[in-house]
Amino acid sequence: MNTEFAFPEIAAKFTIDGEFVSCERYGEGHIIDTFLLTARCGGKDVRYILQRINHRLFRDVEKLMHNIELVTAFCRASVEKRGGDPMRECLTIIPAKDGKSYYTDGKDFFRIYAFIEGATTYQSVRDPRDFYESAVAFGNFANLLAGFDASQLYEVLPDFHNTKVRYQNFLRAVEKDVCGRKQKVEKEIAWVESHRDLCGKIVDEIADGSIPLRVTHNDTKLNNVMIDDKTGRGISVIDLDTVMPGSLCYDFGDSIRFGCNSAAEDEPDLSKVHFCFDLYKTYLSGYLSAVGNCITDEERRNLPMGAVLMTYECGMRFLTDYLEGDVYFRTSRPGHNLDRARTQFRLVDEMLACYDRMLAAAEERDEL
Ligand code: ADP
Ligand code: GN1
Ligand code: MG
Repeated sequence: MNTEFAFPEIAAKFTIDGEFVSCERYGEGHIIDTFLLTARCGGKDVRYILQRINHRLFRDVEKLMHNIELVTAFCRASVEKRGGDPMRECLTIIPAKDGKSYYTDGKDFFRIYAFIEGATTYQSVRDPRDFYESAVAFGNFANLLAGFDASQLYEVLPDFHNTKVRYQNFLRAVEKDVCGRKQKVEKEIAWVESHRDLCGKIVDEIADGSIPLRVTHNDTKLNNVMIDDKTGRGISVIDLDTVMPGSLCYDFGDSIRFGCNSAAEDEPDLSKVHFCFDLYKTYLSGYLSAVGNCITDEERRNLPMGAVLMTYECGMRFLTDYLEGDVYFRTSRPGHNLDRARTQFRLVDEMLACYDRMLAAAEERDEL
């Protein structure tokens, strides 16, 4: 039994069915602590996802959960309308006994979701069909959220994908060099600086109105889609903490960053890290088939740039965290964030080398 937290007492604060059985660490997220909670009800085990919200990052948990309550209610209504199963096709918040969507013991903040049974999340693309299905799921999600009133949501992490702001944070980390690590990564620092022209690419177009600001997911990794074990279909988009104003190009791009890598995000052996163009095309075709005509021509033209930018930005964030002493992303070995940063930079190089082909595929109307 995991004894990091007083799980039986925490579980008792929520309206879960049955008696507490166990609670174990679960999943591979970098920020939130996720646990598999099991309760026994009527002789049967019932599973839940219990999460400790990272309060250091999500300063205002009330606002974070307000966003998630609204988005899950909106998704639920749409699933019910089309006759789907809301318990599997959207996240279901299990409320605390006081009616709130979270519980705090004064120090930590917790929430519970119903466990989506009979479906799996993947850390890498085992089969292009899963990746295609994740593209359809995220495309549908974008299409659905096109009908959601953005003004209802709080921007819980301001400037989350503002690459210009991320670059300034990076420069500050280099300058401060609080851990004395700068010397070891001069090559990587120079690489980031030499690509700084990328930073304004989509931010500037959002600012001048040529790319619309929408309600987006902002963390569209493959492991944030539940794939049905029987049908292979992407049944639900999870991990809604970062649903905020953003760009469709970012959401598309972050999926490509994570899924079109031939190796793991933290692979230390760079000779294994390659950008898979075929998987890019697979994702593109699934995404465009589902997103419908809410996507504008300008957004479509910028889908490949979204991929380059999200990968550049993510690598820069990993390197920033390495310089700052690994305070943001969870690490499990020395140099972990540096390994992650290097894979991202390698992917950017390879994406830029085939950028014309990426663009041609995005603009192609018939052949996908
Ligand atoms: P993180 O922000 O740490 O990635 P997630 O909300 O994505 O947190 O949860 C981590 C993992 O837990 C997911 O990749 C998925 O495998 C699992 N998970 C999360 N929510 C559910 C759920 N409702 N049902 C089943 N599994 C879930
Ligand atoms: C974090 O928690 P997780 O693993 O879903 C991060 C994303 C990064 C990602 C890199 C809130 O996501 O922005 O792209 O790691 N989430 C936050 O894998 O910072
Ligand atoms: Mg996740």
